[in-house]
Amino acid sequence: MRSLAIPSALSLVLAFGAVGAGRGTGPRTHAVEIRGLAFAPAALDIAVGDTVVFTNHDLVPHTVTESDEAPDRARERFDSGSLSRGAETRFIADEPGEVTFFCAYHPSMTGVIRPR
Ligand SMILES: [Cu+2]
Repeated sequence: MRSLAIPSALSLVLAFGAVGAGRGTGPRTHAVEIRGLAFAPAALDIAVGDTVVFTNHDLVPHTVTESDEAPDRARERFDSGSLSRGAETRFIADEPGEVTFFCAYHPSMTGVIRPR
């Protein structure tokens, strides 16, 4: 009977992984890497409720700063503040639309998140 324990545990892991990877099964987490003075990917289509994790891989600090105040939104303008190397920030998409952002230190660094 002991030999059955390992396949059972493995199938549980596989089932959990399948649920997590499926579409329409709940909020997902997306990664945006900051590397070489750029956001990658620079454009990202996600679902409302999803989380985007930005991680700075550069030696120099960066920010993830929303481009406008968006007065029609309930939430405040998103601004990570300074992110040193290895630091990350999380953006949770609470409504559909288009969120454009840039780096306050390097304004040529831009990106967009499109929650649907
Ligand atoms: Cu920067």
